[in-house]
Amino acid sequence: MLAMNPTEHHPHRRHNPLSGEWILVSPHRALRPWQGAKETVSEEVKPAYDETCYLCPGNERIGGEKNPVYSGPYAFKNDFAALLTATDNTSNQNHTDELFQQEAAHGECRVICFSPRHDLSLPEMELPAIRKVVDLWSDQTTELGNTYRWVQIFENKGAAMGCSNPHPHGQIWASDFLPNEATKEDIHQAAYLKRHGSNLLLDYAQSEIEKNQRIVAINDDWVVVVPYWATWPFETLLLPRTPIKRLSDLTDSQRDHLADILKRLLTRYDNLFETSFPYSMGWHGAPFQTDAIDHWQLHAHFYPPLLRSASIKKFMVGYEMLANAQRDLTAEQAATQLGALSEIHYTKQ
Ligand code: H2U
Ligand code: ZN
Repeated sequence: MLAMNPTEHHPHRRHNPLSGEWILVSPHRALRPWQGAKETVSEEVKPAYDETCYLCPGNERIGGEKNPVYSGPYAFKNDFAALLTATDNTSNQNHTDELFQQEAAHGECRVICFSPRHDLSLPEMELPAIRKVVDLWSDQTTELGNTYRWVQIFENKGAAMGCSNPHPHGQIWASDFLPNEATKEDIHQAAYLKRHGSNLLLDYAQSEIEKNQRIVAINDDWVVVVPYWATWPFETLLLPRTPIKRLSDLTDSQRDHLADILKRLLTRYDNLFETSFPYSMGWHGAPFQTDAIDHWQLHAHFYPPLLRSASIKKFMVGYEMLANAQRDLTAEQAATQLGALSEIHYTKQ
Protein backbone atom coordinates (compact mmCIF):
# COMPACT_ATOMS: atom_id res chain seq x y z
CA MET A 1 0.00 0.00 0.00
CA LEU A 2 1.21 3.52 -0.81
CA ALA A 3 2.02 5.68 2.20
CA MET A 4 -0.43 8.58 2.46
CA ASN A 5 1.36 11.84 1.78
CA PRO A 6 -1.37 14.49 1.91
CA THR A 7 0.81 17.32 0.65
CA GLU A 8 1.74 15.42 -2.51
CA HIS A 9 -0.68 13.57 -4.77
CA HIS A 10 -3.32 11.69 -2.84
CA PRO A 11 -6.89 12.86 -2.52
CA HIS A 12 -7.70 13.50 1.14
CA ARG A 13 -10.14 15.42 3.30
CA ARG A 14 -9.29 18.27 5.67
CA HIS A 15 -11.42 19.56 8.51
CA ASN A 16 -12.30 23.21 9.09
CA PRO A 17 -12.51 23.48 12.89
CA LEU A 18 -14.18 26.92 12.69
CA SER A 19 -17.09 25.88 10.48
CA GLY A 20 -17.10 22.16 11.29
CA GLU A 21 -17.08 21.42 7.55
CA TRP A 22 -14.80 19.14 5.55
CA ILE A 23 -13.04 19.94 2.30
CA LEU A 24 -11.85 17.50 -0.36
CA VAL A 25 -8.27 18.08 -1.57
CA SER A 26 -7.33 16.53 -4.92
CA PRO A 27 -3.75 17.64 -5.64
CA HIS A 28 -3.29 15.29 -8.60
CA ARG A 29 -5.86 17.31 -10.62
CA ALA A 30 -3.97 20.60 -10.46
CA LEU A 31 -2.53 20.19 -13.95
CA ARG A 32 -5.74 19.44 -15.82
CA PRO A 33 -6.25 21.51 -19.01
CA TRP A 34 -8.61 24.47 -19.00
CA GLN A 35 -10.74 25.52 -21.95
CA GLY A 36 -13.54 27.15 -20.00
CA ALA A 37 -14.44 30.71 -19.12
CA LYS A 38 -11.85 33.43 -18.70
CA GLU A 39 -12.57 36.56 -16.72
CA THR A 40 -12.04 39.79 -18.62
CA VAL A 41 -9.18 41.71 -17.10
CA SER A 42 -9.55 45.46 -16.84
CA GLU A 43 -6.26 47.12 -17.80
CA GLU A 44 -7.73 50.61 -17.96
CA VAL A 45 -5.86 53.31 -16.07
CA LYS A 46 -8.23 54.93 -13.59
CA PRO A 47 -8.33 58.66 -12.90
CA ALA A 48 -7.72 59.93 -9.33
CA TYR A 49 -11.17 61.52 -9.52
CA ASP A 50 -14.05 60.32 -11.72
CA GLU A 51 -16.94 62.72 -12.16
CA THR A 52 -19.30 59.83 -12.99
CA CYS A 53 -18.41 57.82 -9.83
CA TYR A 54 -21.07 57.83 -7.11
CA LEU A 55 -18.43 57.26 -4.43
CA CYS A 56 -15.97 60.04 -5.31
CA PRO A 57 -15.88 63.10 -3.00
CA GLY A 58 -18.45 65.79 -3.81
CA ASN A 59 -20.37 63.59 -6.24
CA GLU A 60 -24.06 62.78 -6.15
CA ARG A 61 -25.05 59.23 -5.29
CA ILE A 62 -27.76 57.27 -7.07
CA GLY A 63 -30.21 58.05 -4.28
CA GLY A 64 -29.71 61.80 -4.82
CA GLU A 65 -27.61 62.52 -1.73
CA LYS A 66 -24.25 64.24 -2.18
CA ASN A 67 -20.97 62.94 -0.74
CA PRO A 68 -19.03 65.53 1.25
CA VAL A 69 -15.57 66.45 -0.01
CA TYR A 70 -14.06 63.82 2.29
CA SER A 71 -10.29 63.46 2.70
CA GLY A 72 -9.94 60.17 4.63
CA PRO A 73 -12.12 57.07 4.80
CA TYR A 74 -15.80 57.95 4.75
CA ALA A 75 -18.85 55.91 5.82
CA PHE A 76 -22.45 56.53 4.74
CA LYS A 77 -25.78 54.76 5.02
CA ASN A 78 -26.30 52.38 2.09
CA ASP A 79 -28.95 53.90 -0.20
CA PHE A 80 -30.16 50.38 -1.06
CA ALA A 81 -29.91 48.77 2.38
CA ALA A 82 -30.68 45.06 2.70
CA LEU A 83 -31.67 45.55 6.34
CA LEU A 84 -33.89 48.19 7.87
CA THR A 85 -34.06 49.51 11.41
CA ALA A 86 -36.81 48.26 13.70
CA THR A 87 -40.15 50.05 13.77
CA ASP A 88 -42.79 49.70 16.49
CA ASN A 89 -45.17 47.75 14.34
CA THR A 90 -42.67 45.27 12.88
CA SER A 91 -43.97 41.82 13.64
CA ASN A 92 -41.83 39.61 15.80
CA GLN A 93 -40.83 35.99 15.66
CA ASN A 94 -43.12 33.51 14.05
CA HIS A 95 -42.12 29.89 14.48
CA THR A 96 -45.64 28.49 14.47
CA ASP A 97 -45.24 26.30 11.38
CA GLU A 98 -42.05 24.24 11.35
CA LEU A 99 -42.02 24.07 7.56
CA PHE A 100 -42.60 27.76 6.96
CA GLN A 101 -40.57 29.59 9.60
CA GLN A 102 -39.72 33.23 9.47
CA GLU A 103 -38.63 35.86 11.90
CA ALA A 104 -38.17 39.60 11.85
CA ALA A 105 -34.73 40.86 10.81
CA HIS A 106 -33.50 44.37 11.59
CA GLY A 107 -30.27 46.14 10.98
CA GLU A 108 -28.31 48.83 9.20
CA CYS A 109 -26.15 48.79 6.09
CA ARG A 110 -23.35 51.22 5.42
CA VAL A 111 -20.79 51.77 2.70
CA ILE A 112 -17.20 52.76 3.52
CA CYS A 113 -15.08 54.57 0.96
CA PHE A 114 -11.51 53.65 1.87
CA SER A 115 -9.97 56.69 0.21
CA PRO A 116 -11.06 59.82 -1.65
CA ARG A 117 -8.81 58.58 -4.46
CA HIS A 118 -10.80 56.72 -7.10
CA ASP A 119 -7.70 54.96 -8.44
CA LEU A 120 -6.16 53.46 -5.29
CA SER A 121 -6.97 50.07 -3.84
CA LEU A 122 -5.91 49.21 -0.26
CA PRO A 123 -2.44 47.83 -1.14
CA GLU A 124 -1.67 50.96 -3.14
CA MET A 125 -2.53 53.26 -0.24
CA GLU A 126 0.11 54.56 2.20
CA LEU A 127 0.29 52.94 5.65
CA PRO A 128 -1.16 55.95 7.56
CA ALA A 129 -4.14 55.94 5.16
CA ILE A 130 -4.72 52.19 5.67
CA ARG A 131 -4.44 52.76 9.43
CA LYS A 132 -7.32 55.25 9.15
CA VAL A 133 -9.44 52.53 7.52
CA VAL A 134 -8.62 50.26 10.49
CA ASP A 135 -9.72 53.03 12.88
CA LEU A 136 -12.95 53.54 10.98
CA TRP A 137 -13.69 49.80 11.00
CA SER A 138 -13.11 49.88 14.76
CA ASP A 139 -15.30 52.96 15.38
CA GLN A 140 -18.12 51.52 13.29
CA THR A 141 -17.90 48.23 15.20
CA THR A 142 -18.24 50.08 18.51
CA GLU A 143 -21.08 52.29 17.33
CA LEU A 144 -23.17 49.60 15.64
CA GLY A 145 -22.35 47.07 18.38
CA ASN A 146 -24.26 49.31 20.81
CA THR A 147 -27.45 48.38 18.98
CA TYR A 148 -26.86 45.15 17.07
CA ARG A 149 -25.72 41.63 17.88
CA TRP A 150 -23.52 41.24 14.84
CA VAL A 151 -21.51 43.80 12.89
CA GLN A 152 -20.33 42.35 9.59
CA ILE A 153 -17.56 44.38 7.98
CA PHE A 154 -16.60 43.22 4.51
CA GLU A 155 -15.20 44.19 1.13
CA ASN A 156 -16.11 42.84 -2.29
CA LYS A 157 -13.25 43.72 -4.57
CA GLY A 158 -13.26 43.43 -8.34
CA ALA A 159 -15.90 42.70 -10.92
CA ALA A 160 -15.24 38.95 -10.50
CA MET A 161 -16.71 39.27 -6.98
CA GLY A 162 -19.70 41.31 -8.05
CA CYS A 163 -18.26 44.63 -6.93
CA SER A 164 -20.26 47.39 -8.55
CA ASN A 165 -17.70 50.21 -8.61
CA PRO A 166 -13.88 50.38 -8.86
CA HIS A 167 -13.68 53.16 -6.26
CA PRO A 168 -12.05 51.47 -3.21
CA HIS A 169 -14.85 50.69 -0.80
CA GLY A 170 -16.24 48.14 1.60
CA GLN A 171 -19.51 47.60 3.38
CA ILE A 172 -20.95 47.00 6.84
CA TRP A 173 -24.15 45.12 7.53
CA ALA A 174 -25.14 45.15 11.20
CA SER A 175 -28.00 42.90 12.29
CA ASP A 176 -30.03 41.97 15.34
CA PHE A 177 -29.50 38.28 14.50
CA LEU A 178 -26.38 36.12 14.30
CA PRO A 179 -25.84 35.18 10.62
CA ASN A 180 -25.02 31.60 9.58
CA GLU A 181 -21.20 31.89 9.41
CA ALA A 182 -21.08 33.64 12.77
CA THR A 183 -23.31 30.99 14.31
CA LYS A 184 -21.08 28.16 13.08
CA GLU A 185 -17.94 29.86 14.40
CA ASP A 186 -19.64 30.63 17.70
CA ILE A 187 -20.59 26.99 18.21
CA HIS A 188 -17.22 25.54 17.22
CA GLN A 189 -15.08 28.02 19.16
CA ALA A 190 -17.23 27.48 22.25
CA ALA A 191 -16.97 23.69 21.98
CA TYR A 192 -13.18 23.90 21.56
CA LEU A 193 -12.79 26.09 24.65
CA LYS A 194 -14.91 23.64 26.62
CA ARG A 195 -12.85 20.64 25.45
CA HIS A 196 -9.36 22.16 25.76
CA GLY A 197 -9.68 25.12 28.10
CA SER A 198 -7.92 27.24 25.48
CA ASN A 199 -8.86 29.39 22.50
CA LEU A 200 -9.18 27.65 19.11
CA LEU A 201 -7.71 30.37 16.91
CA LEU A 202 -4.96 31.31 19.38
CA ASP A 203 -3.88 27.66 19.52
CA TYR A 204 -4.12 27.50 15.74
CA ALA A 205 -2.03 30.65 15.15
CA GLN A 206 0.62 29.39 17.56
CA SER A 207 0.71 26.00 15.89
CA GLU A 208 0.96 27.48 12.37
CA ILE A 209 3.87 29.67 13.49
CA GLU A 210 5.64 26.59 14.88
CA LYS A 211 4.97 24.48 11.77
CA ASN A 212 5.94 27.33 9.41
CA GLN A 213 4.45 25.68 6.30
CA ARG A 214 1.51 27.90 5.44
CA ILE A 215 2.59 31.39 6.55
CA VAL A 216 2.22 34.18 3.99
CA ALA A 217 3.16 37.16 6.18
CA ILE A 218 3.89 37.78 9.85
CA ASN A 219 4.72 40.68 12.18
CA ASP A 220 4.79 41.23 15.96
CA ASP A 221 0.99 41.19 16.35
CA TRP A 222 -0.43 39.35 13.33
CA VAL A 223 0.06 36.31 11.16
CA VAL A 224 -1.50 35.48 7.77
CA VAL A 225 -1.77 31.83 6.74
CA VAL A 226 -3.35 29.88 3.95
CA PRO A 227 -5.42 27.87 6.42
CA TYR A 228 -4.88 24.12 6.49
CA TRP A 229 -8.55 23.76 5.52
CA ALA A 230 -8.63 26.53 2.83
CA THR A 231 -11.39 26.17 0.26
CA TRP A 232 -10.60 28.91 -2.26
CA PRO A 233 -7.26 28.46 -4.08
CA PHE A 234 -5.51 31.42 -2.44
CA GLU A 235 -7.76 31.84 0.60
CA THR A 236 -6.04 33.33 3.64
CA LEU A 237 -6.83 33.80 7.31
CA LEU A 238 -5.49 36.86 9.17
CA LEU A 239 -5.02 36.15 12.88
CA PRO A 240 -3.88 38.17 15.89
CA ARG A 241 -1.06 36.55 17.90
CA THR A 242 -2.59 37.51 21.27
CA PRO A 243 -6.19 37.27 22.58
CA ILE A 244 -8.36 39.95 20.93
CA LYS A 245 -12.14 39.81 20.83
CA ARG A 246 -13.03 42.65 18.49
CA LEU A 247 -11.53 45.27 16.19
CA SER A 248 -12.48 47.89 18.77
CA ASP A 249 -10.13 46.22 21.32
CA LEU A 250 -6.99 46.79 19.24
CA THR A 251 -4.24 48.93 20.73
CA ASP A 252 -2.48 51.67 18.83
CA SER A 253 0.47 49.52 17.84
CA GLN A 254 -1.73 46.53 16.96
CA ARG A 255 -3.57 48.86 14.55
CA ASP A 256 -0.31 50.04 12.98
CA HIS A 257 0.82 46.47 12.60
CA LEU A 258 -2.55 45.55 11.11
CA ALA A 259 -2.12 48.25 8.46
CA ASP A 260 1.36 46.84 7.78
CA ILE A 261 0.24 43.24 7.35
CA LEU A 262 -2.79 44.22 5.24
CA LYS A 263 -0.60 46.16 2.85
CA ARG A 264 1.89 43.30 2.62
CA LEU A 265 -0.75 40.59 2.11
CA LEU A 266 -2.72 42.56 -0.48
CA THR A 267 0.45 43.53 -2.36
CA ARG A 268 1.39 39.85 -2.59
CA TYR A 269 -2.13 39.11 -3.85
CA ASP A 270 -1.84 41.77 -6.59
CA ASN A 271 1.64 40.55 -7.51
CA LEU A 272 0.52 36.91 -7.88
CA PHE A 273 -1.03 37.42 -11.31
CA GLU A 274 0.02 41.07 -11.77
CA THR A 275 -3.56 42.19 -11.56
CA SER A 276 -5.73 44.03 -9.04
CA PHE A 277 -6.60 40.81 -7.21
CA PRO A 278 -10.34 40.29 -6.65
CA TYR A 279 -11.63 38.88 -3.39
CA SER A 280 -14.30 39.04 -0.74
CA MET A 281 -12.85 39.69 2.69
CA GLY A 282 -14.46 40.29 6.04
CA TRP A 283 -13.97 40.49 9.79
CA HIS A 284 -15.34 38.12 12.40
CA GLY A 285 -15.20 39.11 16.06
CA ALA A 286 -17.14 38.46 19.23
CA PRO A 287 -20.88 39.13 18.95
CA PHE A 288 -22.50 41.84 21.05
CA GLN A 289 -25.35 41.62 23.59
CA THR A 290 -23.85 38.54 25.25
CA ASP A 291 -21.26 37.99 27.99
CA ALA A 292 -20.30 34.56 26.66
CA ILE A 293 -17.42 35.63 24.42
CA ASP A 294 -14.37 33.97 26.03
CA HIS A 295 -14.23 31.48 23.17
CA TRP A 296 -14.03 34.21 20.49
CA GLN A 297 -10.92 35.45 18.72
CA LEU A 298 -10.92 38.28 16.15
CA HIS A 299 -9.89 37.28 12.63
CA ALA A 300 -10.37 38.19 8.95
CA HIS A 301 -11.07 35.83 6.06
CA PHE A 302 -9.91 36.57 2.51
CA TYR A 303 -11.68 34.59 -0.21
CA PRO A 304 -10.20 35.28 -3.65
CA PRO A 305 -11.73 33.46 -6.65
CA LEU A 306 -8.70 33.42 -8.98
CA LEU A 307 -7.05 30.08 -9.62
CA ARG A 308 -4.38 30.14 -12.29
CA SER A 309 -4.13 33.59 -13.83
CA ALA A 310 -5.79 36.98 -13.84
CA SER A 311 -8.49 35.50 -16.05
CA ILE A 312 -9.14 31.99 -14.74
CA LYS A 313 -11.23 31.66 -11.64
CA LYS A 314 -12.30 28.77 -9.50
CA PHE A 315 -15.99 27.92 -9.81
CA MET A 316 -17.80 26.61 -6.77
CA VAL A 317 -20.30 24.49 -8.68
CA GLY A 318 -21.45 20.89 -9.11
CA TYR A 319 -19.79 18.80 -6.40
CA GLU A 320 -19.21 21.91 -4.26
CA MET A 321 -22.88 22.93 -4.39
CA LEU A 322 -24.23 19.45 -3.95
CA ALA A 323 -21.71 17.63 -1.83
CA ASN A 324 -18.55 19.19 -0.48
CA ALA A 325 -16.05 21.96 -1.23
CA GLN A 326 -13.05 20.71 -3.20
CA ARG A 327 -9.67 22.10 -4.21
CA ASP A 328 -6.80 20.93 -6.43
CA LEU A 329 -3.90 23.11 -5.31
CA THR A 330 -2.91 22.28 -1.71
CA ALA A 331 -2.87 24.99 0.97
CA GLU A 332 0.91 24.45 1.27
CA GLN A 333 1.44 25.02 -2.46
CA ALA A 334 -0.67 28.18 -2.36
CA ALA A 335 1.23 29.48 0.69
CA THR A 336 4.58 28.76 -0.99
CA GLN A 337 3.50 30.69 -4.10
CA LEU A 338 2.22 33.66 -2.11
CA GLY A 339 5.22 33.56 0.22
CA ALA A 340 7.69 33.77 -2.68
CA LEU A 341 6.26 37.05 -4.01
CA SER A 342 7.64 40.54 -3.57
CA GLU A 343 6.09 42.98 -1.11
CA ILE A 344 6.63 45.82 -3.54
CA HIS A 345 3.55 46.36 -5.68
CA TYR A 346 4.07 45.26 -9.29
CA THR A 347 3.01 48.67 -10.59
CA LYS A 348 5.93 50.21 -8.67
CA GLN A 349 8.63 47.67 -9.50
P1 H2U B 1 -20.54 46.67 -3.82
O1 H2U B 1 -19.76 47.31 -4.90
O2 H2U B 1 -19.66 45.89 -2.88
O3 H2U B 1 -21.72 45.93 -4.33
O4 H2U B 1 -21.08 47.85 -2.88
C1 H2U B 1 -21.66 49.01 -3.35
C2 H2U B 1 -22.78 49.36 -2.42
O5 H2U B 1 -23.02 50.75 -2.54
C3 H2U B 1 -24.06 48.64 -2.76
O6 H2U B 1 -24.51 47.93 -1.63
C4 H2U B 1 -24.39 50.99 -2.47
C5 H2U B 1 -25.03 49.77 -3.11
O7 H2U B 1 -26.29 49.55 -2.55
N1 H2U B 1 -24.67 52.24 -3.15
C6 H2U B 1 -25.22 53.30 -2.46
O8 H2U B 1 -25.52 53.16 -1.27
N2 H2U B 1 -25.44 54.49 -3.08
C7 H2U B 1 -25.18 54.71 -4.39
O9 H2U B 1 -25.36 55.81 -4.89
C8 H2U B 1 -24.66 53.61 -5.22
C9 H2U B 1 -24.34 52.33 -4.54
ZN1 ZN C 1 -14.63 57.25 -7.41
